[in-house]
Amino acid sequence: MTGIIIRSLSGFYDIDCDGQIIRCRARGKLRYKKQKPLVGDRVELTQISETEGALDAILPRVNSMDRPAVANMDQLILVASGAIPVTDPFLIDRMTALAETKRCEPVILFNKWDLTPVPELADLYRKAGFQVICCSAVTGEGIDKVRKIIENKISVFTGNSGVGKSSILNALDSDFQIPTGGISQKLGRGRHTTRHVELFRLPGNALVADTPGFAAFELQTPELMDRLELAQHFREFRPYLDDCAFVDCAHIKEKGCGLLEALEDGKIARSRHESYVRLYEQAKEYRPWENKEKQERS
Ligand SMILES: Nc1nc2c(ncn2[C@@H]2O[C@H](COP(=O)(O)OP(=O)(O)O)[C@@H](O)[C@H]2O)c(=O)[nH]1
Ligand SMILES: [Mg+2]
Ligand SMILES: [Zn+2]
Repeated sequence: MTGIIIRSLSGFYDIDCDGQIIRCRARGKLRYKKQKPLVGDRVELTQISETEGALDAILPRVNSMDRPAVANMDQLILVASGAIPVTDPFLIDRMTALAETKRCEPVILFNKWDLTPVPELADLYRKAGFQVICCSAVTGEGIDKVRKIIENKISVFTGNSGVGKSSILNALDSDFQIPTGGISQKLGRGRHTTRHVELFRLPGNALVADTPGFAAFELQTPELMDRLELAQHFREFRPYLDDCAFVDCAHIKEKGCGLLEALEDGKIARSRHESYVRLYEQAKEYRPWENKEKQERS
């Protein structure tokens, strides 16, 4: 039989098989092959008793991330807020770019719409080609749209602490009782490591994960840090990238740059281009070999 890993705890994996949870250990051959199962993995298992089994094999992954450790993400749901704590659009741009490198669909939720609506920002991201939902976990506005968008998918929620991630999850399902305004007990299980994730099943065959915030995300991914690829991860830039005079155009101040032309014509938002330049500068300082050493030490 097959299922999806929803939780991993010191050597055990809780696998959701159509709603039934089976706790498994991985077969020795997976350890031997150094295949580490991740939350979100679709797996083959053999049931041993009603609640126990053995994890036999990991089915091919669509994508995966190391921090937080999760596989097969369909969507990265970026929760932003126009009210305190106000989300810096640069963070949204960084996370949408990261999602694109993982072939994972970014969805932007502007929460706390009851306090501070930000229609200009919502517009900006819609025009750039993203799905945007304006919502309020308090009044319930827009929550139906969130419920709809997570159906039949694995969605990872992220956003700065205090933007309302846990409140939104609670609003989605009355069975959820995640403490808000502080550190989540249920979702964190007392282990606030940045790598920890857990998937929760919601109506409509939705699987969702809360995460401790943007800070927990790996950002120095080689994909995001490849300067020549970076512009491709800003989806609304793509139509203009073949129009540059130089094949290795950085799209920052080059003559004959198709992207800069589109920027001048108002086809691209200035803030999006500024975020791109900021990420490009960061990518310049990226040293993959140093990063590798760091990972080995930790
Ligand atoms: N007015 C208003 N307050 C909200 C909304 N969403 C969350 N909050 C409040 O913001 C605070 C932080 O919410 P929480 O869900 O814990 O944020 P998290 O850290 O992202 O999980 C809590 O006091 C919530 O009651 C909203 O849409 N409108
Ligand atoms: Mg929370
Ligand atoms: Zn260019």
